Order: sequence, then structure tokens, then C-alpha cells
Amino acid sequence: MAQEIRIPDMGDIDEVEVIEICVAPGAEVGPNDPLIVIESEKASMEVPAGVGGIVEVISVAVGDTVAQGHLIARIDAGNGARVVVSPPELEPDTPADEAPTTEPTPATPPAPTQEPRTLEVRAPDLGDAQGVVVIEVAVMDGQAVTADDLVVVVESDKASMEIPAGHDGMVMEVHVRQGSEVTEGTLLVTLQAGVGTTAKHKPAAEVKPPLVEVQKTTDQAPPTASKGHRPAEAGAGSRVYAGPAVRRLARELGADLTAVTATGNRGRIVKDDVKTFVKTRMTRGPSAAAGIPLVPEVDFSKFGPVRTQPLSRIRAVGASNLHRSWLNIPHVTQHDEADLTELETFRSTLKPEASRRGVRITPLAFIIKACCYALKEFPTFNASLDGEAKNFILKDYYHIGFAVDTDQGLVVPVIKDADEMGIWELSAQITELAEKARAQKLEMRDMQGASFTVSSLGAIGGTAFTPIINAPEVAILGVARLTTKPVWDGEKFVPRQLLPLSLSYDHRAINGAEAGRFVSHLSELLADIRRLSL
Ligand code: CAO
Repeated sequence: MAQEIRIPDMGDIDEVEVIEICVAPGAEVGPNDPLIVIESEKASMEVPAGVGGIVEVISVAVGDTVAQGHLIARIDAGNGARVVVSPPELEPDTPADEAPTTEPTPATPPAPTQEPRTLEVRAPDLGDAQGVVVIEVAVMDGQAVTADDLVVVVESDKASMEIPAGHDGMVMEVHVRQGSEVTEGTLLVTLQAGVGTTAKHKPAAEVKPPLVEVQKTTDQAPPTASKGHRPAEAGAGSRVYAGPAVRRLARELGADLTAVTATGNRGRIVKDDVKTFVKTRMTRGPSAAAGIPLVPEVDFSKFGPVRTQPLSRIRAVGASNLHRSWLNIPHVTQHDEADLTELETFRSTLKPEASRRGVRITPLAFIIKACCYALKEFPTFNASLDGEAKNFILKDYYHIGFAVDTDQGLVVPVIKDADEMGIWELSAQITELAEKARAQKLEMRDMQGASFTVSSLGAIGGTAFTPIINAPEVAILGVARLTTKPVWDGEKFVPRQLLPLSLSYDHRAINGAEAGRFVSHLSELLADIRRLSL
């Protein structure tokens, strides 16, 4: 049986505008589901179905002006159903100065004086609305506001109400936060009027109702930003024009309404705007979804000819991994120089034997060997943090990843149990895995299980760089170019071959002193490779 749903009694309000249609014909609704959102000069409110059933027809359109009794929709509610459409509970979205009938907390207008005084902004009459909560705090301590500036938005299950400062001044303290429950008279914000603000003072007659003067003072210092609660949501001073259903949806989806582009009447945000916003953020990558400001997309062809070249699969995967590590790990990089003079002399003596063995021997094998020694001495560098960063997962194996530059991008093959290998075997492993990487022949297992990574740019150049940790590892060693430098030996400058080392570490797992000790120890091992045999 079809039930006619009509605009209910709206109290003093004669006519309202339909600003949103919440359902389409054919939709199944429950009694509390909103059919439409209507708006007067002062308030917006949802009109619920009042009965469960299937919507047969919607008889209004966005922009229609309607009055009490106007047919909204017909709902097939089945036999015996009775329609109960309650009048809206909260008058709202209304600055208190425009709503004299809702003036609950009688205002005591402050005297027209320039002397500093403390004023309170309290919750006005909320009608008989139940469970009214703060959904937005739009100011922060120390912020200058004018009388019309929004300070707090509250919401019941039917409507939302914006509460303005009501007076020019400076916010001394915000007493509520997002989620705080409020009733009539709840103290929301304390303002200081008369000093330290850039806001213009208005005559006493313009003081808004929810404001109550509580004390006078002449020497109070302007409040500092560290006092009281911080705003919990939205930028300071932001204004959002959206109905309760839209605000609820935005909260559920974690969307910041101040960033949503409104397409509704008079700049009102409608549900589709929130959905479009979330969809766009999701498709534009994790940064957008995480609320990180996006780099603007620029049409470079405005400035000159351009070509588009897709990233190789390896480069795209690498980019995503590097970005993930960068966002999740607080990186710090410790720089040092290791004296490789003796090592290089020794290495040059090995070259004839290396060519007989068909192996290339570079400093990297020694570096990896030394890293294994240092990792054994400092086990928290050969570790990962668990998901909540409450425990180390210490690894009793030494699988060392090393970055290889290929045509397709960066890959990191892993030398398993590198600590058990001598220099010849390490050299052979480096050569074999690097060749496999460049021929794109690496298998998944060749790239898994690293407990620490070395990235050597030594053959390419550079004096130092800040490598990005290969999460979930906690450290990575960057190696730059070996150079001969004059070093003071206590009596004179002598030429020494110095190797720049750059250790990036996860500062949650490792502190600076530990990193310093690790790199110093590594440098000592490389400076005197006899220690690697101890
Ligand atoms: N300083 C000076 N010379 C160095 C050096 C250093 N730190 N490291 C290596 N060299 C020398 C080598 O000794 C070799 O010269 P000789 O043959 O005369 O001995 C020459 O440079 C070429 O070395 P190589 O690069 O072929 O070999 P390697 O073992 O040093 O490195 C590999 C192998 C696969 C790591 C390297 O080729 C590579 O791809 N590096 C790039 C890594 C990279 O892109 N990292 C950045 C990642 S972003 O964090």
C-alpha cells in the first residue's frame, strides 16, 4: 500500500528549499532514512521516510520551494503501515545572532569598552535534540576571531548547527574537542576581547547572544598557542556548508570537508561531492588518501614540447617501495669516512689471482664482509621492528642485499649467509647476482630475505648521499667514491684513501649514538682488515 510522505510541520518556518534528494525511485528505505534535505534561511534538515518500504516516486526536485503538507514521495510500505514523520528536532546551521527564538543562554552584552575582558562562548538552546556532539572545532588557542567567525559545529542525529564567536577577540582556550557531547550552556571557547587582537571591535549592541561576559581584567597577557585543547578537525577558521548526513558520511569516509569541492546550491557540499572527493583521492595514490598535500598536476606542454614515457615495471615497483619506506620510517643518516689505504693496497695485490680465478674483486666484497662483523657486534642493526614498533625482531642470519643499477631500474639481490663467505666467494656472488640482475634473470628468492642492505655508488661518484632504508630493515649503508685526501698523522699530512660511508637508520629503532658507534666500528674494520679474520 502506497503511503504519501509530506513536508512536516516546521514550526515558525513557512517555506523551505529542497537542497538534496537522498534516494531514488525503487530504493528501499527504513523509517529513519532521509528522503530529502530541506533548508530555510536558518537551518538545514533531513526529512526521514517515516515508514519502511520501496520508494515509488519522488515528487520534488532540488531547488523546489515547499511548505508544510507538500508531497515529497510515495512509498510502497506494504499493508497496514503507518507514516510517522517527525518535525525536525534542531533548528540549525544558524548563527545565534539570527536566531532569537533559540537564544537559551541569555547574553550579557559587554560594555562598549576597549579594556581587555574575558568572554565565554557557550552552547545555545539546542531545542529538544538529544546526543548533540561537537563535530568540528574551527579555532585554535591564540587565534584572532571576528564576531561572525565560526568556532564550533555541533550536530544531533537530525541537524547540524554552526556556532559563531559572537564577538571580536582572541581565543584563549578551546574547552571542547571533536566528539565532545554538549548541552545548552556547555562552555565551548573562552575569548579575550579588547587586547592583542587585530579584530575590529563592534558596538555593544552587536554582541551575539551565546556570549557571556564573565570577568573584567586589564593586564591579562594574550594567550599562547600551547594552552588548552587543540582543534581536532578542519583548519582553523574553516567554514563548511554541509548537512548532517553529508557530515556523517564524510566522517565515516575520513574525508576532510574543508577540502571537498561543493556542487550543491549556494556552495553546499552534497553526498556525491564527498564520494567524488574520496574516489579521486583513492585513485591518485596513497599520499592523497593519507591527506598529504598533492603536488599539482601541471600541463607542461604550455611551456614547450613534451613526451610521455611510462616507467618500467621495475622502476614503478621500486618507486612505490621507496615511497612506502620514506613515509613510514623516520630516517636519519650518519656520515663517516673509512681509511681504505691498506685495504686498497692489499686488494691490488689480489688482482692477478682474481683474473686467474675469473673473479672481479672490488671494495664492495670487503665492505659486505665488514658489515657482517659490525652487524654481529650491533644486533639491533640486523633487525626489524614488529608491527606496533614495540619489539625488535633480531635476526640470527646475515643476508645482505646490495643495490644494482640496471637498464630497467634499481634491483636488490641478496647474498644469503654472507657472514659465512670469504672475500673470493663474496666477490663471485656479487658478480653473479649483478649479472643476473642486469639480464633480468633474478628470481624472487634471489631478492628476498635481506636483513641489511648496502648501496654502493662508489664506481659512479659522489661524496655522500642519503640512502632510503629498505623497509622492514632498519638500516642501509650508502657507499660513495673513494678519494685520496691529505690526512694529518700527528706530524705531517699524508695521502690516505678515504671511503665515504652514509648509514641511514630508522630512528625509532636506533639512536644517534648507536649509529655513530656502528659506523665508527665499521670504519675501523675497513681500515684494518686483519680484524676481519679475528
Ligand atoms: N670508490 C672508488 N672506486 C670504486 C668504488 C668506490 N667506492 N667501488 C667500486 N669502485 C671501482 C671498482 O673497484 C671497479 O674498479 P676496478 O675494476 O679498477 O677495481 C669499478 O669501480 C667498477 O666497479 P663496479 O661498479 O663494477 O663493481 P662494484 O662491486 O663496486 O659494484 C654493483 C657492483 C652491482 C653494486 C654496481 O655495479 C652498481 O650497480 N652500483 C649501483 C648501485 C646503485 O645504484 N645504488 C643506488 C641505489 S639508491 O639508494
